[in-house]
Amino acid sequence: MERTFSIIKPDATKRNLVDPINQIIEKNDLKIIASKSLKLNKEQAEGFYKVHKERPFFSSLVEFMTSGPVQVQVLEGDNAVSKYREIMGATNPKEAEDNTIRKLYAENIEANSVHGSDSKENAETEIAFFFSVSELL
Ligand code: FUP
Repeated sequence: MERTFSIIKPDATKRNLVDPINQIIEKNDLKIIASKSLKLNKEQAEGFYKVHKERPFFSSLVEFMTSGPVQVQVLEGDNAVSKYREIMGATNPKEAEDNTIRKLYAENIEANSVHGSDSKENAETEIAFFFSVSELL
């Protein structure tokens, strides 16, 4: 069993896509073991995406991620990290495979509906960033 971290981003919460996205997650045998809605502040969004801070899209990305509520979730299952990356599809929805979340729902490369951790190590860091131990029993 493995855990990964997911964010359903503001473009998706705005269009009431939390339930349809979670149906795709669960259909693929990932269990949602923790879930909460929150609005990121600038510091949280900047901290979360700090690896991209020198990239030209950084300030726009931070503005987008703070533009509305997000649903942060912990997903558990066999190979959860790589499985969720597959279900999400490519960062750019134009390059995403059919039936992936981003192909189905993303508006563009920035407003791309979901985040999923890209490694087990990052999953642990990201889960700890948003959830306390008692929320993950
Ligand atoms: P991913 O792991 O698929 O979320 O992709 P990255 O870590 O490369 O990018 C993180 C986020 O930065 C993306 F989800 C959206 C944003 N981004 C842009 O806005 N423009 C780009 O050209 C690349 C990424």
